[in-house]
Amino acid sequence: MRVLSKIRNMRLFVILLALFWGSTSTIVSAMDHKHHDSGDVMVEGAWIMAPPGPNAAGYLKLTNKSDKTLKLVDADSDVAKKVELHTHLHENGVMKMTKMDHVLIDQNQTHAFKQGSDHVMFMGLKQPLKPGEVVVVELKFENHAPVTVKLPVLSMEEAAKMSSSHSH
Ligand SMILES: [Cu+2]
Repeated sequence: MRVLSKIRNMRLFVILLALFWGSTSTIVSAMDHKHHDSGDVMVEGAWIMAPPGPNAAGYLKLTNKSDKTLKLVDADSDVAKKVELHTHLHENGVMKMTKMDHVLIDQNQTHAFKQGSDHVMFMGLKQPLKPGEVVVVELKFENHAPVTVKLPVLSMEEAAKMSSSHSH
């Protein structure tokens, strides 16, 4: 009987330990989340062009105000079947789009997704984007809470103006 009660105590101990671990990890993640509250990733100049086809490219500037190098790894949006981080590469004189695995943004640095360079690619739009609408995209980081960005949809004319005013 003594042995049995010992085993019971052990079980109770293990259960308590599990509960304790469970609660501390919850507290840690809640604190972690609070610490990284939205404010440390700044978003500027976000827009997307209403495309003639089923794919669209989104542009924005991300500034890392956090205390570490941020690793952007993915993006997601309800408006398209697939969203990818893309860049342009020059290969044998040909401009080619390729998927980026991730984007590193150093502390206090700004990463620009801009025309002819890195962009957020929306592939397989579920319905045509109309100027005046807003596309919501969630940027996912390996080491930061997701950041939600709103991209106003610009007409092709408006987009042309954006690129000329940014190319100097
Ligand atoms: Cu692309």
